[in-house]
Amino acid sequence: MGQDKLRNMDSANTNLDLQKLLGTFSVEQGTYTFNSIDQGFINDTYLVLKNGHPFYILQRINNKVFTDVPGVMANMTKALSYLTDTDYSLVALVPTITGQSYCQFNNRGYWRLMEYIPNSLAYDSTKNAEIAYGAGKILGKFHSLLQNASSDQFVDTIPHFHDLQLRKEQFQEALSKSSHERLDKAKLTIPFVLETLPLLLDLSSSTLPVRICHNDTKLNNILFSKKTNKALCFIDLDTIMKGYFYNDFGDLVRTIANTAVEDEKDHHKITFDRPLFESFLDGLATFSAFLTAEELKSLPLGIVFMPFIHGLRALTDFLNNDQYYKVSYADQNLDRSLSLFDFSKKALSEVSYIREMVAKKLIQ
Ligand code: GN1
Ligand code: MG
Repeated sequence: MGQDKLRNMDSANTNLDLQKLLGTFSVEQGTYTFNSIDQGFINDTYLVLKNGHPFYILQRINNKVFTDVPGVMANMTKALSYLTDTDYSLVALVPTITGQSYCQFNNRGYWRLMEYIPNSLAYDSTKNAEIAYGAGKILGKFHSLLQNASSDQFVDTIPHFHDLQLRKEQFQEALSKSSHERLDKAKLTIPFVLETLPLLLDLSSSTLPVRICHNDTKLNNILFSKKTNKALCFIDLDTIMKGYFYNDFGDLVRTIANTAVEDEKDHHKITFDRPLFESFLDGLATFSAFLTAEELKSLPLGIVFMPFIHGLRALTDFLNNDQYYKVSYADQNLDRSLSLFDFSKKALSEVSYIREMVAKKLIQ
């Protein structure tokens, strides 16, 4: 994780609490320091250092979003048992002193601890074809390793997470309850939402194979080696549960082919970068044998679908006065929705080209 994402914890009190909290896990004795990582819209994350060196990642699981914390941790533990391969780094969970995968600390929520993977980093975006290739390859590897996981071993921790029909209903409800001020700011997005929904709703109710998916495969949830640039593994395993392959595919493409940040206000910076997309497909092609013909057909629209559903969720949360996502400034959810919709539009205008590339690179 980039140093820019790290902020020193300045309150001695907070340090003391976190020190005590760390003591509930099976860690070596010693004095640790904690740096908050301001990445992610849901959980609170800290890098835990010993003598200035990163040792662990400590996370408070947001149990307003993840109401079934035992289910989240059971899914994560189960998935990790499949994700063992010489070419895939293990995100090892550090158990508590009583052998649990997480703990409840006083009245300060649910926590888990993971080992830090040395010499690794994550990218918010990239212009490097090698990184795009590695991202495609690790996505293929992740799904190859999980392809035989039976879906009834996994809990639906957020039911209908990527179900557009549900997100449409939540949007409609938010529209009917929103303040005039927020509705006024959001109204320009509504025609696009209404005209795009029918095109994409079919994907949600598809007969595609159900797979165990990561469900949050944006680029900065992949760790790369600082030394070799090789993709090591996925992190942020909270949403591992049932899904469709196009969910994971589309979510990664939206952060590979588009190099702008998620809340980018200057939409000229939002592009569909063909060379980066092609490198990504080349990487995926090294591990894509498990994909069915029907799944391959779903991929082009999947690239339009994922930014669209994320944009719709951000817009809904904006209309609901930012109850779900953490926001770092007033209109961030609105800006996120506008930029995600813009990328969705740009991807839609590239659908014929995307179809051609998928056929060329993934269909033998
Ligand atoms: C949320 O907090 P983070 O970044 O891991 C969200 C994802 C979105 C993402 C960014 C449980 O994940 O679906 O892709 O923000 N996770 C949940 O848009 O809602
Ligand atoms: Mg996440």
